[in-house]
Amino acid sequence: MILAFVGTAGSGKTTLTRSFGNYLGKNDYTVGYVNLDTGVMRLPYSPDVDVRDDVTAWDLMEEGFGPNGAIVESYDRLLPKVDEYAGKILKLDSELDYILIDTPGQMETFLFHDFGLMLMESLPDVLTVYLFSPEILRKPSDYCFVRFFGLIIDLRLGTTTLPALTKVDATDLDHHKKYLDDLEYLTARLKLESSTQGLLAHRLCSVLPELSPPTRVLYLSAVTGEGFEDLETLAYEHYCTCGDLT
Ligand SMILES: Nc1nc2c(ncn2[C@@H]2O[C@H](COP(=O)(O)OP(=O)(O)OP(=O)(O)O)[C@@H](O)[C@H]2O)c(=O)[nH]1
Ligand SMILES: [Mg+2]
Repeated sequence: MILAFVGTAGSGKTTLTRSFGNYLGKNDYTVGYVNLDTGVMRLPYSPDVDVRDDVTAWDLMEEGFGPNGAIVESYDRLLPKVDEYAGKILKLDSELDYILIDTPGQMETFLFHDFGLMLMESLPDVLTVYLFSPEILRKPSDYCFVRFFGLIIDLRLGTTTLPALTKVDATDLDHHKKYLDDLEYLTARLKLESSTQGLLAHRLCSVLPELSPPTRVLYLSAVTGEGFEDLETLAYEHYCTCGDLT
C-alpha cells in the first residue's frame, strides 16, 4: 500500500511519516519510507528512497539560486529521473506492506511540477492524505476551503484523497469536528455570513455532496497517535476496495 502525505508547509507531513511508520512497525507491518523533499535538512526516519541522493536545495543555493528558485530547479533536475524513482518505489512496494511518501514542504512543487504529477501517475492506487493543521481554521469558510482543497488535490493528482486535520492534541478538537463532520451544520452556518466570501463558501459547500461521496475527515496526532487506527482502517479499505471511505 502506498500512502502519500501532502500538505502545506509545517502541516506535519514529516513528523506523521515517522510516527505513523512507527505505529505500523509496532503492529508487525513492514514499512518503507520515501522522502521527496529536496529542501529538508534532517529527517526523523531513515528513508529507503531519498531525492536528496541526487540533488538538494541547499547545494543549489550555494550555486547561486535563491530559496524558491533552488527548490524549483531541484525538481527540474529530478524530472529526467522520474521513472527511476517510480521504479524504486514500486520495488519497495512489492517487498513491504506499507510505503509512506513524505512530500515537499512547498506543496506547490509537488502539485504544480511535472516531477510530482508524473511520479504519482506512475504509481498504482496511491492513497493521498491531505494534511491541514488547526492554525488555518479560523472562520467557517475555512472549513469549506479545506474540504474543497482535498477535492482539488484529487483532481490534480488523480489519486483518492483523504482530508486529515493534524496536531489534534494541541487544539479544540470538538469545535473543529462540529464544522468538519456535519456538512449540513457548516452549510447552515455559512448561510448566516453576509460577506462575499461567506456567500461563495455557502454556495460551494452546498454543491459538495453532489461532487464527491461523503469522505470522512481523519483527526490525527503524531504526538499521541490519535487517529492512527482510523488511518490504517481507511488505507486497508482503499486497497481492498471493500469500503467506501465514509
Ligand atoms: N502538537 C503537535 N505538533 C506537531 C504534530 N505534528 C507535527 N508537529 C509539529 O509541527 C511542526 C512541523 O512539523 P513537520 O512534520 O516538520 O511538518 P512538515 O509538513 O513536514 O513541514 P515542511 O516539510 O517543512 O513543510 C514541527 O514543529 C512538529 O513538531 C502533532 O501531531 N502535534
Ligand atoms: Mg517535511
